Amino acid sequence: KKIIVATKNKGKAKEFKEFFASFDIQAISLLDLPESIPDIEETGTTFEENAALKAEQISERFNTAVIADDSGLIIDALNGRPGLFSARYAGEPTNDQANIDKVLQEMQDVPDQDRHARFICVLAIAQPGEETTFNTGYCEGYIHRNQKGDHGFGYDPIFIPKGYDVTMAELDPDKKNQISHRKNAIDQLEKWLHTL
Ligand code: ITT
Repeated sequence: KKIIVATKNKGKAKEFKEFFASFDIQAISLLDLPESIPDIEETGTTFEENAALKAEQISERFNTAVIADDSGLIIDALNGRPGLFSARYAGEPTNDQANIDKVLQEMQDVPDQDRHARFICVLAIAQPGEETTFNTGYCEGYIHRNQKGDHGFGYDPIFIPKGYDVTMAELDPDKKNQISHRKNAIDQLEKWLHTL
């Protein structure tokens, strides 16, 4: 069994492969396809809209069920930024290190008790002839004062999940996959995955 995951993000693609392997499903990302897929412009104003744009365009192209992930980091002290703009917070093209540097700099004077943040993951499933469906997962935590660890991707080196004293990038990847926003969203797909 196979499913296309409409992502070009290497970190996401790796995690989807790991999650879906446990359902005996092979996750095929856009990076795995022989043809190069043009970038999809994320013009939506919500995570749902952007996830739907990605899932629907790729589903139409291949006439098959497609899952897409729109995700990001929401920081209270920054009024929800980087939010929808998490991937390109420090500019185009995506540069995880530049994004981390920008957040750490903006959070420099924020006291410990005000450093709450959450990761969000919105999954859209598009299928030919059907309404697109959505599932959302969160992971609560705090923004650390410097970066630590080199697992994962994106903002993992500065995010301390609630109840832990290490960053997401210091956790074993299997552990991240037990507590992450992506895991919490994928859990809600369990029934649907069994119908594939
Ligand atoms: P695709 O659209 O091709 O899937 P993208 O990286 O552009 O890739 P998004 O627009 O959804 O995807 O941006 C998500 C960004 O949010 C991502 O680049 C990271 O900076 C951040 N992010 C999402 N999930 C994360 C995670 O598990 N750990 C750390 N950062 C994460």
